Amino acid sequence: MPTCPVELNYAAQLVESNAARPDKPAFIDDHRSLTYAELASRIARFAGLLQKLGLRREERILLVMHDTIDWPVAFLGALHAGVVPVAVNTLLTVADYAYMLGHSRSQAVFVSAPLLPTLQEAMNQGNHQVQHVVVSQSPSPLAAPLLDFEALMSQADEVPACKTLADEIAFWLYSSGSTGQPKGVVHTHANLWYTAELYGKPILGLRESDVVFSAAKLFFAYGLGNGLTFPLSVGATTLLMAERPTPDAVFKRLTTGQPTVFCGVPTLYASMLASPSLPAADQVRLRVCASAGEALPKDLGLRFREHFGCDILDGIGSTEMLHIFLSNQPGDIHYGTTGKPVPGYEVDLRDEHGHSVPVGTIGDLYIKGPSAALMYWNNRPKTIDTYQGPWLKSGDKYVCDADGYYTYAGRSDDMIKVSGQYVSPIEVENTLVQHEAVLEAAVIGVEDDAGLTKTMAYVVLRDGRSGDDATEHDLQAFVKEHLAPFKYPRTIHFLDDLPKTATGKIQRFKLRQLHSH
Ligand code: 3SK
Repeated sequence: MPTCPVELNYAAQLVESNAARPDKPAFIDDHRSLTYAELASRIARFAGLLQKLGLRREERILLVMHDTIDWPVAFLGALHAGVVPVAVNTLLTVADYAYMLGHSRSQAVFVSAPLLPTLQEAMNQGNHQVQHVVVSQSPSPLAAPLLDFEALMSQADEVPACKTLADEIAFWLYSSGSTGQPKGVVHTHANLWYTAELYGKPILGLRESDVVFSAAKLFFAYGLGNGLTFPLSVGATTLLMAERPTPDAVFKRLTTGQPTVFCGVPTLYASMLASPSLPAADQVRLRVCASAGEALPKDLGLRFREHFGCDILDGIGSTEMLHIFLSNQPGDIHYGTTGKPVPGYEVDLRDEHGHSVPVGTIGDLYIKGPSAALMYWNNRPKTIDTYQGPWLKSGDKYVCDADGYYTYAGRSDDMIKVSGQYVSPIEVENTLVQHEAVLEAAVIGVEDDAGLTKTMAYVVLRDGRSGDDATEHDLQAFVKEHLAPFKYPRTIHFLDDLPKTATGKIQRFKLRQLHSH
């Protein structure tokens, strides 16, 4: 196992390790690119900008930014300054951002111009006072007190890196749970270093000549490794894309940017393969692909390989472990399984009493490895439940075969993973029942024909209400209005009542049975 240095500022380390390739492009987005020398200068300048704004070591800033070259500058610039970036999903609601602002007590917010209205509403709703709002890539002049990213950068001085320790808090991400608010996952500089050393280099086999394109955005732990820390750890080039990862948007980058490494999620691979505009193998230059977020159905992996002549390494990671800890590995790919533990990590499958289960028996997945987060910020009960000494409870169920390959067997809780993003059935149900025609609702995850999970809602209407008062489309639109749009149920069925226990708890497993018969 490689050992991380005790003193480590990971941003400074990445800059230093690339000092010999100043003219090589580090990032290319849809409009601009940054060489390694420009990246180094902008990171140090961003740190100067933070100092000028009065940000102090260990204070937090919220990043609500699309994937452009400003994202790595802000993230690494904050690390360079010893300031803690809290990188959040750009698809969330006003209520989500209001919560995150208050919970993280971020002193400043860095926001992409199209996301500013949502963020401003969130700031008005919450009672935490943000000191500065800095807008990235604003197409028009900004009214005070809003600040322009580029204008501030041009006035800032480059400053030396803060001498942080490897175990010092470096950044946060948010992870959602089946109940309650999102949890602030607190990561260190060392965690970034370990994921690059244990997965990016040995498993993805990243090298300097690679051009990497991750459809998973940088605010996801999966995207952060794929599209930022891993390529920089070997001096490769990353293509960034601000827009939504539709098949056409991805094809455009695969054929024009010619990446050698592509990282996606199973739903995207399925829609790419189903698209009439799927490029031919000789139009792309892929060497290896990665998949995570949910289990990759065997057939998808086989069809992708047949078409492109390139394997997809399916793995599982978590926001809490920062990146992938169980994965198929080059030369050892078993489609339909999640492969074997990534060297440097240990996994254990346990029964409800905490005892390891034998081969062939489903158990709860626990992981041990050096990239585990420190805690959930200000959430002692959930921290205690998840971070159990050196082991971390993942919330997934797995089974291991006699040859040591692990296969996904569902979630331990009610969470549903759709296109790599967690959806809490409880949150969607609570939203559906706010519709005036809905009495009760239950949400489950079901597999579509490709073997991918989609959300399905069962709804009981109030007396006197009919499907005309609340059509499937009306209710889907209602959920999209109130929650992040990806959380809407893909199908809705109407029932006279829901199956419940004697104490009135909804029996979602009965709905799952109903669906499968
Ligand atoms: O969803 C996953 O499998 C994953 C992979 C890498 C990093 C983070 C996550 C959640």
